[in-house]
Amino acid sequence: MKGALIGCGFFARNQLHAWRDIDGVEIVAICDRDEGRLGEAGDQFGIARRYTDANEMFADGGFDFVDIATTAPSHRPLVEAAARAGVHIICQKPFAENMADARAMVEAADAAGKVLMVHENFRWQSAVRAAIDALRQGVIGMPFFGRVSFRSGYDVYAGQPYLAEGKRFIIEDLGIHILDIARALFGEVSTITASTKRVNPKIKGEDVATMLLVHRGGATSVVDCSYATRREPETFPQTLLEIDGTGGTLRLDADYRLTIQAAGENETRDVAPPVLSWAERPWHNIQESVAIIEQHFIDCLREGRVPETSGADNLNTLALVEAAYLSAADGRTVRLEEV
Ligand code: NAD
Ligand code: 89Y
Repeated sequence: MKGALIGCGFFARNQLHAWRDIDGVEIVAICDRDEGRLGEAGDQFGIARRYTDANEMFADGGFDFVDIATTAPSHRPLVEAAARAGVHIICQKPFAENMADARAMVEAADAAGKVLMVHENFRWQSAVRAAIDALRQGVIGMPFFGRVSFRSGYDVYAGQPYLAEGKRFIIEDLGIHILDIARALFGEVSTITASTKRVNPKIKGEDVATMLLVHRGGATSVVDCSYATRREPETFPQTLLEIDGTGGTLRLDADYRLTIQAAGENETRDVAPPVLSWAERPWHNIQESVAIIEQHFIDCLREGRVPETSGADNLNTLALVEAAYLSAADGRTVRLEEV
């Protein structure tokens, strides 16, 4: 299976490393408007076909899927161009800047009969997946309370300077993953109430968000995110979990320690992710999930399945982001149908 990648920036090298490890897959062309980044990625990964214009790359063709690793403003035109070119698509999060664009992108891929998956990888982190699997197997009964928490003081602005510039920051960039994990654990959401704050005076958007979600299945969850939390141990980029169910409790604590208390048992397991050959701490957790989600995409293409984090599925995660900003701006609880 042949692929092409657009956007050779900060995160794309993880995607390129992971593609190299997947059997039967080759990235045959890359594209970036920035010639320097394009050249670096092409040289590092030995990819000869290089483009500064995505439309030229699509016109030349010769690949089955495209991996869009650019930031959100370019996602809609690139997804639509990919659909016109008749290739399957993976698109990075945040999928789109608004719901109208996201819906149009899902429609474009559907109309072309092509698979569209969002690179929503946090729910694929192996530690998070161990918790999702336990919940789905009913190990702690029906969950009625959850806390999904990401609190850190890690300097993300060094590698991704654009994060300091946007009017929106933590919910759109990071909270989107944590909200998606809450969906994967507790199902769809009926209402959300959010409060946001900017602590770091050097950035434009919010770096703290606290959100209360009422899930249709009956659970209530608190999703809290912060990039202004100075504490030891620094847990970047771990998502911590605290879940109460009718038959027990589950905790995912710092350092990837999963504790399940149920049926009279109290078990703590080390669910730390491996450090892949090309990965480095503390990013290895995210990097492993890139390899897992890319493998999932390829498995789905080969087996004719819809990816778990398809474009259509991701509309519900993006809706949570939009609803959270609306709630924080208006100071009220927002029903998801409103967005
Ligand atoms: P970046 O700015 O470092 O890289 C983006 C690259 O895309 C740049 O080199 C830019 O020149 C190129 N580009 C933009 N528009 C283009 C176009 N129309 N045609 C060709 N090239 C174009 O950004 P990044 O930090 O690598 O982030 C990229 C995306 O990945 C963002 O959406 C970000 O949120 C996401 N991201 C995801 C994760 C994750 O775990 N899923 C982690 C980090 C970043
Ligand atoms: O962009 C973000 C993401 O998706 O994961 C972590 C990150 O790199 C910084 O918040």
